[in-house]
Amino acid sequence: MINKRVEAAVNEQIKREEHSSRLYLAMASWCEVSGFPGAAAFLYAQADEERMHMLKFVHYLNDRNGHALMAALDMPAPEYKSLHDVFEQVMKHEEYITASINELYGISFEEKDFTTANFLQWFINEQIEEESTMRGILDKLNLAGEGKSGGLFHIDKDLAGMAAARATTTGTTAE
Ligand code: OFO
Repeated sequence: MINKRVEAAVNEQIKREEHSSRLYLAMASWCEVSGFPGAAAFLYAQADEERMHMLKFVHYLNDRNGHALMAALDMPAPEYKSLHDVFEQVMKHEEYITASINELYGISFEEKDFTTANFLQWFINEQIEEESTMRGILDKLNLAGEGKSGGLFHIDKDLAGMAAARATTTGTTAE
């Protein structure tokens, strides 16, 4: 039976991963109606990944004799100021999730639940990768500056390419 404190913390993480998925879905939807089809495809794919993360935690908790719960979620913001604003918020959110995974790792250690700590290793590596991807996109957007310039058009095309590459490696499509 999984430790009760670890179970509660994993359930909190399930909520955060599901919220991440909905947040990226809201951002994808805004990009889609704002003339950024590449960013939309990228964020739809990212929303799918976050749902997959949520499911990993759900199965893990239930396999350890815990009970994964589906909490109520707040509505994510529907509007964004710019593509730059979207990815600045993505970056902040990923940093928040990294801190949250680290906190969960700390709780697992305190409770001597080394099985959960070991399970979390995959997420720790995943967060390194995601933060680096998002930082790269944000750097390009910073270089392009605000406004709908040619630079933004190219970044949007790059994002479409990244979404397509991801779909071929995971076997999913963003559409
Ligand atoms: Fe769930 O991977 Fe980042 O947030």
